[in-house]
Amino acid sequence: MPRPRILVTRRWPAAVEAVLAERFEVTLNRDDIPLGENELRQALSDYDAVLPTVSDKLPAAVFAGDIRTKMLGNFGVGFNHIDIASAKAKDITVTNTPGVLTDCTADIAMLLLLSVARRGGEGERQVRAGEWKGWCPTHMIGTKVTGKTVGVIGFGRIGRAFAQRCHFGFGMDIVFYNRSQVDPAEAARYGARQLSTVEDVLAVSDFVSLHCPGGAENRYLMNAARFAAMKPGAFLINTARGDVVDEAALIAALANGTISGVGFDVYEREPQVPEALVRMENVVLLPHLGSATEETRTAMGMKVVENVTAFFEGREVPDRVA
Ligand code: 8YV
Repeated sequence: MPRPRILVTRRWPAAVEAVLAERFEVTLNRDDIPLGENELRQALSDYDAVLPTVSDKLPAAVFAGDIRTKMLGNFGVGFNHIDIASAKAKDITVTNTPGVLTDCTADIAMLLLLSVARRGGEGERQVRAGEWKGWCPTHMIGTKVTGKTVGVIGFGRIGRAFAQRCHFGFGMDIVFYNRSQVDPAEAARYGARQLSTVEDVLAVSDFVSLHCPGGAENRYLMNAARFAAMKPGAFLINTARGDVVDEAALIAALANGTISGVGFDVYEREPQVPEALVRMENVVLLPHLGSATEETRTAMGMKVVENVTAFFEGREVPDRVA
């Protein structure tokens, strides 16, 4: 029997590429140049499985016409870059990589919260520019983190891991919004309390951190009205997806002083980051590093391997999205 033909759209950790090459007839992207829409459409007609990442846009148009692909093994937990309805219509199985990136993404959210509150990015820029004039009592005064209230939007795996860090590491009170009811005893494990609406969370939180999925359901969840509903002087952290925040409304809210600052890892039109944000000092900007550790990226790749292997061995895939 010929081995399944598999395309890996980007460079992956070497150990994972080696396992894939042992098991499948695999095409690697050694130059790591992202594929365009036409190349992705071609890939779906040439390969039995395609293994995409967040940098591959797979809208409905990519699924038009004759398709050979039976499986999309996404490298990442978020899948709002894939038109799931079209994949289902073409009977394509889609999987993702939950669990293995929970800790590292929660760590990055914590890093952003601390950096924006304590002006870490700004301070580092000052030292590197040789502009630090020496210690003084009023120099670069930030906002205290310990003991404050943090609002978590989306109390899934990553939201919980973030709440755990905030509560047990920094003595923070945790409130959260989640579309479904969370057992209060489970919430209490993280020192957290569920509130009924996003507005209820925004009204009491000194820091708000987004941990909900991207895509149509949560598009622009943070808009002008929601920024206005935040507590004066509050900060927003986004390690979820760029489309959860209306960036134009965000820039206005920062310019007006409606909110005090933001820490972002994800953007509406990655890798483009609005020039207005880049110019602001009370903004910490990371280049989508949530899962970017040696351990996690390898574990993500191995999870894709498990899913593809199960699929081609005729077993149920462990991480089915569609
Ligand atoms: C990934 C992420 O690096 O898993 C996710 O959803 O946002 C990141 O941690 C990226 O999406 C890989 O496709």
